[in-house]
Amino acid sequence: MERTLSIIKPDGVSKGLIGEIIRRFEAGGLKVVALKMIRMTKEQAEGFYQVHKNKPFFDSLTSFMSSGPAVVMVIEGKEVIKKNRELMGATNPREAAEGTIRKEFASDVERNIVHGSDSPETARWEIDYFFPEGEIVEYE
Ligand code: IDP
Ligand code: MG
Repeated sequence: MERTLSIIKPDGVSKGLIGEIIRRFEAGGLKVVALKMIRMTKEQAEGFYQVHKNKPFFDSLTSFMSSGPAVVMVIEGKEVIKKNRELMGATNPREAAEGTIRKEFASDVERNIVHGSDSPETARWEIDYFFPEGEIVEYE
């Protein structure tokens, strides 16, 4: 079993897509093992996206991510990192495949509704960033 960090970004929350996104995970056989709504501070968003700190969109991205509530989740399943990214679609919604979350709901490359970890190493780091071990549950 593998775990990944998923975030419903502030645009996804304000568009009323929390249920729709979780429904897609569950319908895809993925399991939510931790979940909370948070309002990131700008500093927290900057820490989370530190790999992008030299990108031209860093300031705008971290302002957006701290602009309203987000839902952070740990999702578990077989090959969940890859499956989640397939459900999400490409970063730029214009390049995302039909039927993906970003294709259906995202307005632009920055406001693209969801985040998903991109490798086992980043998943571990990103899960630790938001969840102490005691907030992740095991169940059948
Ligand atoms: P990912 O979310 O698909 O993994 P990354 O390249 O890791 O994409 O970028 C992180 C986030 O930064 C994206 O989800 C998006 O919100 C934002 N972003 C990426 N590229 C651009 C861009 O060219 N302009 C504005 N925002 C961007
Ligand atoms: Mg990424």
